[in-house]
Amino acid sequence: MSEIAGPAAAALASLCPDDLIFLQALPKAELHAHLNGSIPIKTILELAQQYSPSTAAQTTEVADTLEKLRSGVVVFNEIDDFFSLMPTIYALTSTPEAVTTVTRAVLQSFLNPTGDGAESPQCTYLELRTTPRATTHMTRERYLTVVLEEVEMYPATQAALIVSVDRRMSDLDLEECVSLAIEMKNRGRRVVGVDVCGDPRRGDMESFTRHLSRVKGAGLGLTVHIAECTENTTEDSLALLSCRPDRLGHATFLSDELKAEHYKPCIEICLSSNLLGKTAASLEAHHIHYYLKNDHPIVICTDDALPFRTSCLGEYSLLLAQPPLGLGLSRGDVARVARMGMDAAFLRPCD
Ligand code: 6MZ
Repeated sequence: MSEIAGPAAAALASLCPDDLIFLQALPKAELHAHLNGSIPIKTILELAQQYSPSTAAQTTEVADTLEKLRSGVVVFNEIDDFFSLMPTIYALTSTPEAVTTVTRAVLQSFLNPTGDGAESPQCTYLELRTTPRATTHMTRERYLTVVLEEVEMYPATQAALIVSVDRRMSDLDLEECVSLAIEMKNRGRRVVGVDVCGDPRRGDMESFTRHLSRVKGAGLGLTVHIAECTENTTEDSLALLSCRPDRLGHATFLSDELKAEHYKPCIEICLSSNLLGKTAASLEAHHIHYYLKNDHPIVICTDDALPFRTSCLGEYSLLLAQPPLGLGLSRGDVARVARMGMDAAFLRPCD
């Protein structure tokens, strides 16, 4: 059972051994990876063995989702095909023990040597993000503490946490999550930023600004998923941009006027996610070309390695491989992109 499949695997397989060595040795920052979307398939299947669903419908749903993930044939026709996977993943990760297990596995998958003959890990520095989740087994604070305990096992030069808030959150939940992020940072815990994520077709971003405006003042970085699908309006983007985020997730459908703003937040580019999620028709049509051409900072990221069956190496292969499998960038340009990514970290690896 190969961990990586799809466009990233095809690009990776097309590279010569020298290119592979070059990509493996390149210092890379992974700045857009969702914890519960990045769980190694082996870990999620192990958790499923200990899980006993309470209803027949739950049993069927869990079995269906796991089969899709295991076989690597999740069919993505619309963004809902991604979000519909989450209830199963959340059902399997609802206790503090399960959160510890998945966080440890995700950190290891990014930061420990890959074990495929390479000495180097997938990335040099990881800013993992997650949405604090309250369940019958834990509060949001406990969830975050459990995740941070694992993140802080690694040196600050290697791993840090971004607290995500979901577009569907109520005012009260949002208030709690942003306050938690700020309090954790003030207590010296390794929270470095806040992210806005979740179903891009939901939520009123205007009402989020009051909470998001507290983030940067508290010394945290701010990143927001923005203009991820065609339904996102200019008003939605303007509300998010009014908080002056340091980085933007996807920005696929950001209007040309907003793209050309003189303020140039780094764009978190997730090629496999956009191709498989069908928000980009092809590599040729991908918005990365605009940002490369205009010398706009970008960082190359995996987003959700579990459903999109990718890795940091796979995403960088998409830059280096020759068209149509990749963008055909030179090694010099790929190295420049990787440096931009390292420079966009909220907590600089050299801090
Ligand atoms: C928007 C996404 C996402 O936070 O539970 N998430 N939000 N767009 C995407 N593009 C595909 N991929 C993941 O990780 C899972 C959560 O991250 C957000 C969703 O809210 C998802 O429920 P955590 O660790």
